[in-house]
Amino acid sequence: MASGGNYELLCLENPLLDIQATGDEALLQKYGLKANDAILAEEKHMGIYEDLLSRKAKLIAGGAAQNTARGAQYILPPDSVVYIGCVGRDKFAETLESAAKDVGLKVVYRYDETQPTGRCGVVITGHDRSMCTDLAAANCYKIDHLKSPEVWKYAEAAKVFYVGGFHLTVSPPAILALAEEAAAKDKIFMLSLSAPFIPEFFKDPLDQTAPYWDYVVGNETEALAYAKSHGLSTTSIPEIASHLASLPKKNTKRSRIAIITQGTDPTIVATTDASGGKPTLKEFPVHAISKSEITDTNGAGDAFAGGFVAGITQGKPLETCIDMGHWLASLSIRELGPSYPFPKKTY
Ligand code: 26A
Repeated sequence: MASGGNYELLCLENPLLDIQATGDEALLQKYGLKANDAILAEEKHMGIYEDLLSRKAKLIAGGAAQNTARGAQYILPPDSVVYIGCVGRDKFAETLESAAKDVGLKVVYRYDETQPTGRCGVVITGHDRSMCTDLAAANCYKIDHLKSPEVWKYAEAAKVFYVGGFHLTVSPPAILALAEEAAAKDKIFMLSLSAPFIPEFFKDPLDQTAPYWDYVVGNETEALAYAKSHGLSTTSIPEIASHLASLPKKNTKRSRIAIITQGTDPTIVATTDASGGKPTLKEFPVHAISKSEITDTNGAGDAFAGGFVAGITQGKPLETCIDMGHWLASLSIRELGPSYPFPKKTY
């Protein structure tokens, strides 16, 4: 097991504060939102944050890959995970810093002097969650920050990179810098598809990162959006996973593994070995929990990725990594928002 203390896992994406409340059909309709989705806020959505606050919204640390980073650090030895992104100089940033501190996650933020910390409005209806993000400062991340010596030293020290696909709307150059570092030094690079709009509307930057994926993770709706935008004539999740696993790969020393979660249905995993043969497919059942134990599913996918990437960082077998993901997801959906239980549970 890794000893910790050397920040073996580095995560990059958009630090956001979640403004989360229970909503209803009328609220979704008012802003033209789907019950289960994640979008970038436009002018017409800006009222939603006040609406949610008037419904006694909770302010919870969010940002998909930041949730994953907190989840991985929840499992790993102290000082194993560092998370990078851009926030404002405000109270929201302090909330994010303190949530990171609670689990021992090291955050290396760029502080934007003009924009406030990004917000994500989360509307909970039953077991669905609709997210509407005003990136604000998170959109101001710059590769100069990543490449500055005091930050790049973390990239050099890391053995595993986890990039949230949501960051493809912000700084593809920063993502590619990490991807190149991974390929050049035979480190591990993992990307999440994040939301259907990423493969749909950010297809080109996503495709630029594809040769670097050692692991690519998404859920079934993201896989379907990928298939549609890439003209795959299939809606079969195993077929889409196989396609993702077989795309050309830069670092041929490592196999490509595509992981697609499907809510309560089994997770599909396609593996292509380094020689580029036909992918092998496997299914892994999730950890069943009763409906009455579910608090909300916001962050379940991020928690899965957190447990999974913690296992990868520890060099565990693939089956164990998937199971660690399922375990952490089952803990997170018992909590409010993308959070993890205290006192800590151990895998
Ligand atoms: C660019 N967008 C839309 C986003 C996000 C996001 N994280 C980064 N970028 N939209 C929603 N989220 C986060 O997803 C988590 C649940 O999976 C939310 O902040 C929430 O914590």
